[in-house]
Amino acid sequence: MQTLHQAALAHLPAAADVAPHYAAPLQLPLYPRTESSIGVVHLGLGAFHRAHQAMVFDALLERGDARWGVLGVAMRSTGLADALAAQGGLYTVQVSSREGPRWQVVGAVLQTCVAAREPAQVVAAMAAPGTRWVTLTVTEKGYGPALADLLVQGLAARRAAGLGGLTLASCDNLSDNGRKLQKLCVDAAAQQDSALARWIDSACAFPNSMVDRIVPAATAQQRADAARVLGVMDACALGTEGFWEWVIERRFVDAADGAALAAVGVTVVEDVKPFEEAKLRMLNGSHTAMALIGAVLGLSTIADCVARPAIRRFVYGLMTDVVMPHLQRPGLPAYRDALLARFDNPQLHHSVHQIATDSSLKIPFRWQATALAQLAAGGSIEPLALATAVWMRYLRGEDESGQVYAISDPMGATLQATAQQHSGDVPGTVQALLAVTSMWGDALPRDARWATRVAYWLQSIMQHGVAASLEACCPGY
Ligand code: CS2
Repeated sequence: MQTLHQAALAHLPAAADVAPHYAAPLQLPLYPRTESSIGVVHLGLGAFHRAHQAMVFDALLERGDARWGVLGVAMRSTGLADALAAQGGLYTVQVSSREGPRWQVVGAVLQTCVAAREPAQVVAAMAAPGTRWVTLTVTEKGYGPALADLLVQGLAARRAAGLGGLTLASCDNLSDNGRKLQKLCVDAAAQQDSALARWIDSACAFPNSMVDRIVPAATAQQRADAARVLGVMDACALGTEGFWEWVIERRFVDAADGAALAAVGVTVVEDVKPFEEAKLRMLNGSHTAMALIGAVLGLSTIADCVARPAIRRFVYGLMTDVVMPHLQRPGLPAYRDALLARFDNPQLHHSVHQIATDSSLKIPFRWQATALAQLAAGGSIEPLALATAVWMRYLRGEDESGQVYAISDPMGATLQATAQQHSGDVPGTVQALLAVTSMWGDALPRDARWATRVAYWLQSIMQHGVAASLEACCPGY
């Protein structure tokens, strides 16, 4: 079978010809890709970008605005960047919504490279006249000196070339992500050249933004399905849900970009905070809780988790009684119900271990503010205290039926050693693990009610198991 590439596009048969029984629509990039130029340098080429922002840029290209082609930059791993390059940047997305599946070949990624292998190409792209944006999905742990160095080099080259600034949009699940990126760049530049730091601060724009779409890691099944529908092989095929949201702060180098993005469904607002908080604490907060619960119970996906009545009640209770009282996003009950429906999507196969990856870096953004707000208000903390106890149990690296799993987390080894050291001693475990201030801050570990309730639930898990503890925690829904 042939491989997906530009010349193959013209010959892709309609889906119905390939598989007459398969009625799903297939959308192709019909705009002239060769006439599109790179306007966006995306750092963190992975599944999420390809099923989210790249599809937004694809829609802009489809409308005839040729400035939104993407250079997809993988930070370190070469596999995807090279596989995409071999396909001329083309790949297929299977979008599974309640109305059924549809397929789309996305054309926005015009080139790819690997930052660790071709740093000069990234710097040159940032300093190219046609480049207008840098977008980032480098994950929570990506915001370190290596990223700062790369961006500062690119921006310095751009300034040296006498060009205007860039709009740099962090699209990671961090609170205040634009401001954090701005500080990272400006601080790093200031160490070399204060004039450069001032230029970055004044000529570039760092909008905060919230992105949302559930995009599980691609599977062999998706690649096989894509081949069946397209009639060509696509090594980069992936799947996602129908829902997507991108809410971005109105803060652009080119003010007209707001209207362009809005025209293809992006929400441009003055303040992202209400959207960001709702998303991080409702969606991601529930995700992390379910991922840890699922891992300890031996379940494999989020859909498996919400199919269990006790877990569903737990997530409903967590969102309704604990998280929602502190959020400003309008329409929260409907937002919650929509989230539960999204978690239910049986097509997604979203692995609990994928979501549990890097939990020590995710939990601060997902749980901490909620716990503090509930404690201050004297509200219920039970579901979050239970989730925290489940995280402590998760560190054993073995589910309740004795199956061993790997913990993928930069702090994993340290945290596991701490848990191991206090094994069998519930108060000691809780005290030692709550003392990790990078996860819990200063205030939470000092709160006696918090520590007591976490210890209560850890004891309950050790004695009765996670399932019985969940039943006891949220019986009323
Ligand atoms: C998930 C997110 O892996 C994770 O930590 O919670 O990737 C989540 O699927 C996305 O943020 C949804 O927009």
